[in-house]
Amino acid sequence: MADGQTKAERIARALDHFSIEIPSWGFANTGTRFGKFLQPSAATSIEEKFADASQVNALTGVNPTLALHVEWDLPNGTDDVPAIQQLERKYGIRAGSINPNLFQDQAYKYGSICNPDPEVREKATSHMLDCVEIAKRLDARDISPWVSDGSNYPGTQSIRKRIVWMEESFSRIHAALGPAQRLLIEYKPFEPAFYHTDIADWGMALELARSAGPQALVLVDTGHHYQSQNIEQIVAWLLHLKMLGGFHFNDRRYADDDLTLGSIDPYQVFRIFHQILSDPDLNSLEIAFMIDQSHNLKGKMEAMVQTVATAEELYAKAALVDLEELEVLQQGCKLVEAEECFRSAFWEDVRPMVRDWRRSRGLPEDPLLALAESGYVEQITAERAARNMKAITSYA
Ligand code: PSV
Ligand code: MN
Ligand code: MN
Repeated sequence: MADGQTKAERIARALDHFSIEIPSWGFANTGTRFGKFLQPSAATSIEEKFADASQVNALTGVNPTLALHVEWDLPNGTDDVPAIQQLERKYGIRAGSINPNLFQDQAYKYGSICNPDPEVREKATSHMLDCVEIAKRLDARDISPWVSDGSNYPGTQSIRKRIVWMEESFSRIHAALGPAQRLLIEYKPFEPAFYHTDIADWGMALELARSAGPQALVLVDTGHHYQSQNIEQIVAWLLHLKMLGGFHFNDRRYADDDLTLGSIDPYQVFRIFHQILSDPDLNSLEIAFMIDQSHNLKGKMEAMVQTVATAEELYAKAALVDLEELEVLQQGCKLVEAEECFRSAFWEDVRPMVRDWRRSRGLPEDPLLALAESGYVEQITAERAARNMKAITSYA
C-alpha cells in the first residue's frame, strides 16, 4: 500500500476501532403484517435479549452495547432502569441507544408528535423526555427516535402545521439532553404511512436536527430509501456537514426489508464504509454503527452473528482502498484506473486476514462456526421452546 502498511496491518488497525451495536428486537419474534412464524429459541424477555447479546459479543468481541426499545424493553419506563443495570452487570453488556416508541400506542392512530390533538403530541413528547431520562440514568449517549407519523390520503392533514409541531417537540427534547447526549433523528420515506411521511428523507431530518440544536444529528437507516437512491452520497453530505450521527444497518431488495447486512448488495455497504474511512477527520468521528434488522425465518442468533461478521468483512475491505493512489487517479480523471483501484479492494478476499485478526485478539476465528459448536442455540431452544410454543398455540 502507498502508506507502507501491509494489508493485514491496515485491516487490523481498522477493526481495532470497529464496533457495532446490536438491537434487542433482533432476538425477539418478529414477522410481517401477514403474520409471525415464531421461533422456539427467540428471546421473550429482556433478560434473554441481554443473554443473547452477551453470547454474540463473546463470539465477535465487537458488540459491547445493546440498543433498547423502551416500550418493549422497559415497559415501566424509568422504573425499569435498576433491572436493566442489573442485567448490564450480569451479562457484561451496556445499554446502547434508547429508542422511543411513537408508533404502537392506540393514541398515535393519527400521529404522535404530529398529531393534530395537542394532548397526543404532549404524550409523545413526554414519552421522549422519559427516554432522555432513562438514557441519562443508564449513561447512554444516544436517543434515537423514529417518527412514524404521516398520512394516507392527500388533503387529509396539514403538512405545514406538522412541521412546526415536530420542531416544537424536538427542541424540547434537545433542551432536556445532558451535555454528552445526542438526539439522532431517523427518516423513512413511507410505511406505515402511504401518502406522506413527516420525516421522509435526510433533508427533512437534517433541518429538524438543525432547528432542534447542536446535539441533534441525522440517523441513516440503510433500508429507508427509495430504490436506487445513492446512499453513500447522502453519507458524504452528512459527513461534510458534520451531521451524521449514526446508522441502522440492514439490507433490502424492495423496501424496508430488514434483511441481514450485505445479503443483497454488499458493494453498497462497502461504498458507505469508504465514505467514512476516507473522511479527513476519521479519528474524531463519533458515528454510532447500529444494526436494525429482524429475521423472520433465519435463526436470530445465527443472523445476528452473520451480520456482524459481514460488517467486519466489508469494513476491512473498505480499509484496503488505497486512498493516496485513488486521489491521484481521481484528480487526473483516470476513470478506469480509479474505478479499478476502488473496487479491487472490494474484490479482495479479506476473510483470511479478518480471521487472523480475530485469532490475534483472542476471538474465535469463525464466529458462525463457533456459535454452531457452542451449543448455545440448542441450549436456549430447550429452555425457551415451551414458552414460545405456547405463544404459537395462543397465536393460532
Ligand atoms: C422503523 O422501520 C425502524 O427502522 C425504526 O428504527 C424502528 O425503531 C425500528 O425499525 C424497529 O421497528
Ligand atoms: Mn431503523
Ligand atoms: Mn426500518
